[in-house]
Amino acid sequence: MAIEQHRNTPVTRISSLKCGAFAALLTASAALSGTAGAESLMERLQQDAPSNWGKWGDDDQIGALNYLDEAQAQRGAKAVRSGRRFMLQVPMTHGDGPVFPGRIPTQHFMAADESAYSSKKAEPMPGGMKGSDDVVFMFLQGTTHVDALAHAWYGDQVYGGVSADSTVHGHAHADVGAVGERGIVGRGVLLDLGRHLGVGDRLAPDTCMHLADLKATAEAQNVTIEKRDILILRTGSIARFYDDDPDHAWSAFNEPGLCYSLELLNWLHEMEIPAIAADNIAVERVTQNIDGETATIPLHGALMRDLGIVLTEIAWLEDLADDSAADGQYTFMYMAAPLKMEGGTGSPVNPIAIK
Ligand code: UVW
Repeated sequence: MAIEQHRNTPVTRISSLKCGAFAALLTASAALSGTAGAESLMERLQQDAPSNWGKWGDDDQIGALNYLDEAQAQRGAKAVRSGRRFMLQVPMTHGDGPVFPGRIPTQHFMAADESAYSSKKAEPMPGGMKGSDDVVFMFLQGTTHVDALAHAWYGDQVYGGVSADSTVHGHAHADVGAVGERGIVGRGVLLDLGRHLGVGDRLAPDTCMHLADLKATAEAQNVTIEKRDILILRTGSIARFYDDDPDHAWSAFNEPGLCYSLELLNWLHEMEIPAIAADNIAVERVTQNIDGETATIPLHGALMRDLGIVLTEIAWLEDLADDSAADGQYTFMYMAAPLKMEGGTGSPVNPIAIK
């Protein structure tokens, strides 16, 4: 029996949260660029960039995840050797965790616990059983998460050329629920840029990762990036949040990350890369200088909106990276199942790498 879906159920916007991440970015960017109303830098840049709009039909909601068919799941399974598994989510901790400015960390509250019984406010169930309950208030991007393809856009269209009005009251198109229906399963390739190009084993703050860096890292690791591989990029940045690196305090604004270039976009397009995960807040550098102009999260536009490449952010890659450095195996089966959050901009996720 098919489960009825309610994608068009309107979601109320909480106006008191209008200080959310994108509102904060918009305010900062408008102040920097002063180009409100004119054709945006993104519109100019992307005129010659590759696009996957229409490739999988007009109603496509999952973009480059279409590349991850059964054959890719089998290719992922063939990469498994020992069966060792790595869980790639950061811990969900009440009131603490790396989040983008404008968001708040997870708020976790107990609704029932032993205190209700010991204070005689609740009675055990018939037979003597007791139980606990809890609730969470969180930004859907408030931990390791997958972004919906329509989560970020420029101009007045989201992925697939659909009107950006479809984002109002919950995403009516390319929501994260569509990614949850599909799942992300294939061969993952860890590129440990932190270890191969960093200081110690971390990229320095503000480092831009370019296509040449990805290729140099693959070569240093003696691994070949194949078509339709899921790229897992380690910078070492989120680890900085957890160990309070005294040399470089963690900040979303100075994290190392990918930087925009047409060369990178064309390569990702030709390689049919379906998804990218990274251990930083935005996969890319949050603020970038492109041809002398400032752009905030431009790759969100180029990758998600135009190429339909699905991004996973705030991944925990330390254990996987240590293990891969030890045994030289940088490929594995990668599986991630975001929640079927209908209309959602993103979803918490605990991806699994099986080596
Ligand atoms: C940002 O880049 C603001 O992060 P996200 O894609 O999770 O919204």
